[in-house]
This record gives sequence, structure tokens and C-alpha cells, in this order.
Amino acid sequence: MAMDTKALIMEAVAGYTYRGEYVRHEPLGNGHINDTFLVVCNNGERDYLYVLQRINTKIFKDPEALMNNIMGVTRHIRQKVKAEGGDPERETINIITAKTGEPYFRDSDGHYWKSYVYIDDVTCYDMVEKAEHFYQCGRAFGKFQGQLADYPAETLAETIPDFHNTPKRYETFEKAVAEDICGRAASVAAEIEFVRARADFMRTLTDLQSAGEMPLRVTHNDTKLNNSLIDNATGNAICIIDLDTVMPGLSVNDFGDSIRFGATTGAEDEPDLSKVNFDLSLYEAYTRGFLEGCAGRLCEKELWALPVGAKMMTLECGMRFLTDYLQGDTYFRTHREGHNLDRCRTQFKLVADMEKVWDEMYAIIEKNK
Ligand code: GN1
Ligand code: MG
Repeated sequence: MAMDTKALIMEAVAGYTYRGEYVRHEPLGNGHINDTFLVVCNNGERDYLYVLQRINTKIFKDPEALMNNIMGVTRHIRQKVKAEGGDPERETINIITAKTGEPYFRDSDGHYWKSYVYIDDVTCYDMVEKAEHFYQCGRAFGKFQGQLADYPAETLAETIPDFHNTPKRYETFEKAVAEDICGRAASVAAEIEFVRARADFMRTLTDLQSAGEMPLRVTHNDTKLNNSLIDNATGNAICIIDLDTVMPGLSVNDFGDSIRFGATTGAEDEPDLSKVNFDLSLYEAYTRGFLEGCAGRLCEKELWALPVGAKMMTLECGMRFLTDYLQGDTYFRTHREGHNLDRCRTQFKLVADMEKVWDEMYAIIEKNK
């Protein structure tokens, strides 16, 4: 029989050499996939804080390859940070190896865990409170891409194959509609229609990529605002976290995923759509930061496709939430009835808003490039 989570957490804690004695742990963050905890230890003089995360292996099927990616990428970033005179303890995550010497801990139930040093005196925002933070977030994700520009991409495992292959995601969606295993399709006919009307658009980026017009880069692939840490003292975004989906990918998707999550007046799961509007000024703030962070590295085609990336990631994410709703909410963690449907609707509202200001989105890129 599976052991309870508390017992497994304690087993994982015992699998690491933390400084001081274990005091307590608590859930950390709002991730939809992995289980994340803050572990507090104390040596009689001060606390030592660690992040401990159980990897969801239903989704990340090869956790050892995932950890190899993270070890390689953080080692690379650490060297860059050192070379620039930055603080390698705070400007990338520092993975702790388990007592076994491996970069992960495997518990008696077969779960894989990873752990890293908690970075203190930073804030992780779930919604943009000040445009400046979003600008900072853009800079940090742009810089992240620069730091990994010379990373040997071919050594990275694809932790989730076809992660941002939107046409493939569309096929999966159509299959979910056809199977309709929960009998929910009829009640979301409008949302299904919204997706279908944009089926052609979904090929835009993959077509450019197949034609060799879009360079493959090392990308983060989950560039939500809450995956960047803002230093409380300086207000600068100093560290990019959640490196599970670092893989070869498209720069415009990294740009786009940030926009879908941050350039909005409502939360990703806001049930009241009147509160959810695409915010062009936030889009501009992020664009400025991202282009500064990329420091001239993006080619003309990528610059042109930035708005496409924004709409693509928003549409894709909404479609993924809808697919999960149709399939019985088995992928994203949900906290209430219809949670995935609420999430889907905010994304589609943002897509519709973007379509209304499409020309302005291009103009903002032109102005800032
Ligand atoms: C998931 O677990 P979290 O919150 O880091 C998902 C992303 C989605 C995001 C939507 C591996 O990320 O792709 O954009 O939810 N991660 C995975 O909020 O599927
Ligand atoms: Mg993630």
C-alpha cells in the first residue's frame, strides 16, 4: 500500500544532508504538476531553508534525464553568473545531491524527489502588481536565453516530447472531443468552436520551424511570472526557477507564455471573465524587458513572430485546459469543480482580446526592437 505523503516527505528529508535538524515543512508555490514543499531546518543558531519537490512522473516520464538537464543547465548558468561577477548562490537554483550522490532522491514508493537551496528575500508573484516587475521578468527570461545560447542543445533530453507542438496538441484535443469520456463536450460547444476556428493559425510556428525559418534555441518553456524571483532589496528579477521543461524550443514561445500569464488583469483561473482583460501596457513592459534581455540576439523572423507566440501560447494553454476538462481533469491539479474550464475561458478571453489589438501588438514590437 502507498505510504502517506508526510511519511514520504520525511523519508526524502532523511535522504539529504541538510544543515541543522529538520524543524517543519509546508507546501510552497502554486504549481499545477509537481508537489513542492519548503523544508525548514535549524542548527540551534539559525534556520536553513530548502525546497523539496516530488517530481510528477506520470508527466515527466524520465526524471533522471530531467535532473541531468537541470544539473547541466544550472552549472552552465552558474559559470556565466560568476564570470559576470554576480552571485551564483542567488542567480540560479543550486540543486543538492542526495546522500546517495545522485541529483535526486528515490523514496521507497518509487517517487523521485529533487531539492535545492531556498533563495531568501525574494518575492514570487502570481499576478503582476507593478508593470516594473513584469519588465524585470522579461529581462530575466531574455537574459536566461542569452546565458544558454552557447549551451549544447543536443545534450538536452526532451523532458516532455512535443511540449509546445500546438498542432499535435490540437490533434489530442480533437481526440478528447470525439471520445468525450466524461460527457462534457456538449456543455462546452462554444469553447470547442473557438478552438476549431483557429486550427489553421495553430500551424504558423511549426510551419516556420519546419521550413528552417525559426531557429531552435534552448528555451525554458514555462515562463510564467511566478517562475521568476524578484529580489526584495533591489526589485530586480534575479533568478529563473522551474527548469523541468528546459529543452530546445522557440524563443517566441518563451515570450508568449509570459504574456499569456502576466499581461492580464485577472488570474489564470478567474471565474469572472469581466475581470479578465488583455493589458497592452503590460505587454509593452514585458516586451521592453525581454528584448533588452535578449540583447539583439533575436533574428527578424523571431521579432516578427513575437505576437504570434503570445497568441499561440495563450490559445494552446486554453486548449490544454479544455482537453483536460474533457478528459476528466487528470493532468493539471484542480481545486474545484470546473477549475480547468475556468482556466480555459480566461485564456480564450485573452486570445479574443489579442485579436482585437493585433496591429498594436506588432507596433509595440517595432517600437521597442
Ligand atoms: C503547468 O506546474 P506549473 O504551474 O509549473 C504546465 C505548464 C502550463 C501551466 C499553466 C509541465 O506548469 O505548461 O503552462 O501549468 N507544466 C507542465 O499554468 O505541463
Ligand atoms: Mg512548470
